[in-house]
Amino acid sequence: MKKDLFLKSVSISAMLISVLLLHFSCNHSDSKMNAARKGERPPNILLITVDDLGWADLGCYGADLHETPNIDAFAETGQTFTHAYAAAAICTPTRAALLTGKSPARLNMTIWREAATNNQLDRKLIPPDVSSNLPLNEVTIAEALKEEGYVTAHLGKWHVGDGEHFPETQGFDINIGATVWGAPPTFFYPYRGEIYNSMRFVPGLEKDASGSYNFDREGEYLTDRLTDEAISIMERFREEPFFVNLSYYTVHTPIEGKKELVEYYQNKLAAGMSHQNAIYAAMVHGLDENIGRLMHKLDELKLADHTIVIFTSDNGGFINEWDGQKVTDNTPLRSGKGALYEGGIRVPTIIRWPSITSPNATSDYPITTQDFYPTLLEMANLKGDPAQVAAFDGISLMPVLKNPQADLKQRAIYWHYPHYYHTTNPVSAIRQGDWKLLEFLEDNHVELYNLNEDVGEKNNMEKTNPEKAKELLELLSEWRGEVDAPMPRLNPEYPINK
Ligand SMILES: [Ca+2]
Repeated sequence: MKKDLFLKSVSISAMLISVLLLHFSCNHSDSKMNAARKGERPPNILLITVDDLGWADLGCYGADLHETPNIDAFAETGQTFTHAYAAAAICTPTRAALLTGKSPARLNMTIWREAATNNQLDRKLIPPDVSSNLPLNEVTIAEALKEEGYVTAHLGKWHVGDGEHFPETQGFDINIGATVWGAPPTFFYPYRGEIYNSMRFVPGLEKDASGSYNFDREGEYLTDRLTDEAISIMERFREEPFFVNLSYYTVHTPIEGKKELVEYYQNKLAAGMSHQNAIYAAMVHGLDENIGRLMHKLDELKLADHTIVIFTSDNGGFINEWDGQKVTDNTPLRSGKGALYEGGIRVPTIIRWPSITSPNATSDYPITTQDFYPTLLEMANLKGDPAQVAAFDGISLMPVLKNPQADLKQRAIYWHYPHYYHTTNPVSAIRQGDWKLLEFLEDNHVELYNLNEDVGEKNNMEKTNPEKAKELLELLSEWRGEVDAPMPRLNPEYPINK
């Protein structure tokens, strides 16, 4: 039959065309992969993590006392996330999630490293012993990028391991200023002294780039110095793809700012402002000046169009006192560092990659720390280590970077903190869509909030919407099982007779 023959030949041709197309697209994608290593340079990455920077601490996020003109200007050139979360409400777990793409509970790293082995025996629950070192068999983002020819540099706070788990063991060619501790003793040169009853220091910063000692740096400020070092690396490796993991110690304790900035904010302070700490304001300002210097340098080196910049924080603002003064305030969010209320986990996050993001873009899509690794892999057109990728808890943010209003599936984001802090008892939480549920592990009571209507988490809807509470509690419980989340146990000695 002619007609059948015709159809058959059409379908064979179609098949041939598809095979050819498939072949072309495979070759095309292969050549793109190869280009990442040979011809076309893969994008540079500047990943800036600020320590303890609160959601409301920046001008572009509504701060009243603090002035951050450089970060505000940077935000105007990229995409600002209004619902960005840290993987945890404290330092170490978030940093581990950033390096691995996995949730802290899956990594068994749920508290800062100094407290990972149980030291809380006087409360109703005994927290689990968890890991204080990021396991060496994790294939970190630095290892994935180094494998593909990136120069990888870590600068500043590390806090995910001892000397045998330092940046050099996790894929970083260069390590400047990492320590086992979560805070420097002081922000002023030579960065040595006592804090939290221990003698601390920040190694390596006594020397200049030339390798010689320089004792004429009196008055030098750590935030400025880390930026100097980052700039020197970007200048030196401007012809190569680089990954600069710039992890500022600021704005964590000790609360110390440069004298002239502290005076400026003391004069600016006014009743009714939500932020009332002039020294902290000076620290935020010092950070801002340095973000300005980095952006200026990227422009000067003509690298801005070719560099992905991610700016984020590792947990919410610290609302407790330092030197008798409250450090910051996360209003309108509830609570702060340590808590799984929004003030403890929602953080400023800005991403700029000029070929993908649009200037002045804003997204309210909820994202979290463990999304950066999968996102960077896709940006750099890399596949990554198959086992690592298969265990990712994060997702690539590329669709939402290309289109901030992208109608993405509502996924759930989970947190787990089976320990105590000034702001919290052991707690787990889930956010899905506008809904957020917290389960407090001492008595298993739950709180349910609709963040769209109630960003301050004041109106617990557990009783008025028990179906939603049940649904989220089931998801949370299933997730804890899936990641084998470390759980606290009842303290048989409680209450303690003192
Ligand atoms: Ca922190």
